[in-house]
Amino acid sequence: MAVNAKTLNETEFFYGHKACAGCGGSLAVRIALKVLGENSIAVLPAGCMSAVGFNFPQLCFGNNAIISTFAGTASMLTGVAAGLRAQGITDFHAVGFAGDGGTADIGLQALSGAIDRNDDILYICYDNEAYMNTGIQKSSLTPFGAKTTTTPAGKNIRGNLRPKKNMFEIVAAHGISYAATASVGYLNDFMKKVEKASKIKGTKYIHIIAPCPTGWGVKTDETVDIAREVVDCGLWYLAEYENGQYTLNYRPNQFGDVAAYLQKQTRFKHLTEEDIQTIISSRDTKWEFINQNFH
Ligand SMILES: Cc1ncc(C[n+]2csc(CCOP(=O)(O)OP(=O)(O)O)c2C)c(N)n1
Ligand code: SF4
Ligand SMILES: [Mg+2]
Repeated sequence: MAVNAKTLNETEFFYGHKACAGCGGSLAVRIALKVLGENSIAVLPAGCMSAVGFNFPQLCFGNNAIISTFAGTASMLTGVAAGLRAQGITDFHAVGFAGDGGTADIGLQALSGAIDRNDDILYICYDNEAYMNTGIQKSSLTPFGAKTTTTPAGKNIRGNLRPKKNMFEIVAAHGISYAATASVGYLNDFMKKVEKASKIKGTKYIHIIAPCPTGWGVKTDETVDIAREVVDCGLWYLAEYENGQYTLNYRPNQFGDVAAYLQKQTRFKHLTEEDIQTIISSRDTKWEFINQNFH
């Protein structure tokens, strides 16, 4: 039986951490480790999850966990897996939890190299759409229009001028063994993908949208709702890539209200009607691609 909220391991492996209330990233780490279990070796680069999880003398992981260099999540995963294999240990999951900055910007070459070698690792990117741990700077996964400390909103500039990079499709273009997108708003879907990835040999990549109430400007009890809304209004999609094919896992019957999704968040408060229309048209272009290329 596939893992779900009812069958999930009751043991906590990410517990007592210092994340802000309502942190989507910590929910992603906690749930993934409950699926993978105690034989997981977690690798975390610089970012919120390592900052809140390793507070000497408290280690907030019930499994083995280590901090890597900011750029080196995937290389350290490769090393951990090789080291364990050399000792004859085969029953483990080398799993990385890196933020959007640590993945799509500084960690991209290490990840690309690991996929090229098809190293037997699971890389999970928790995407809160900015460099949160250092005070909300733009990354290449910050969406168009979002206000960050390096993409301010004022008279001349209305937040981030660039679109969000598509890491899922970049990783898929490598011909990776398995890749998926997810959202903390759809946890059963995420759990199934983590479980599936844990049984596949080679490099696995899961990209999960993990709202950050502090950086997005939403209430701490809105994290899961906003993570559902981004999928329901079509600005994010739940999909998999395997054996050279894309599969769409969930198709909203009718898209939710994009303006309502944006206006709930302080980071998008400044957007004009024209900006919102730009976001809607790029969503529609993306879905034309999905409709043509995904099963
Ligand atoms: C080489 C290097 N450059 C910069 C930093 C500073 N730094 C630490 S965490 C961080 C932000 C990480 O952002 P992201 O990967 O998106 O994770 P988040 O904090 O959002 O969880 C930065 C820039 C660092 N630790 N090492
Ligand atoms: S700043 Fe955001 S990502 Fe970092 S711990 Fe707080 S809620 Fe989580
Ligand atoms: Mg981030």
